[in-house]
Amino acid sequence: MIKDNIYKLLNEQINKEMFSAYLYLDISNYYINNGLDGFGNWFKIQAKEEMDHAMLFIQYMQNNGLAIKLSEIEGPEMEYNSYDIPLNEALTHERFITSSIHNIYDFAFQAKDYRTMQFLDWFIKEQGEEEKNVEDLIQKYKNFGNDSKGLYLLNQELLARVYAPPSLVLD
Ligand code: OFO
Repeated sequence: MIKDNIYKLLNEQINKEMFSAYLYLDISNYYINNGLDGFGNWFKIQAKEEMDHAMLFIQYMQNNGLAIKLSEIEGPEMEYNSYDIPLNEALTHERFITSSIHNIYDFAFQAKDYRTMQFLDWFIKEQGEEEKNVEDLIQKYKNFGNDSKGLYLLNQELLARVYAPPSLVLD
């Protein structure tokens, strides 16, 4: 039996993952509007992954007999005045999501809710990878993004990213 406080946090996490998808779609649109289709592609795939995460939380809750309560998804209201701003915003956001997942884990640990802890293990690893991916992208932008040829090549590299479904599958 999953405790009420954990139920509430799991349900809220669905909204946070969907907001992540919105944020990354917003960033994707910004880059596409500015002719950087590779950056746009990278963030569009990121948005798809976030929707996958939301679906995993939904599936986990349903598998445990918990009713889902969907709430309104906020619209991202960011102003992007330079190409590096969305990258830094993405890193700040990923760190926020990591702390949110860790918080659920803390409560699951206190409640000896081993099932939820095991479910969250995948997300803890995933967040580590996502933070690293954005950090690497920021570093690449710092190294190459300020020169037009470097920016072109980096954009081409990001255009090659392809979507892959999550490695976590819930029956
Ligand atoms: Fe859902 O992993 Fe990023 O936020």
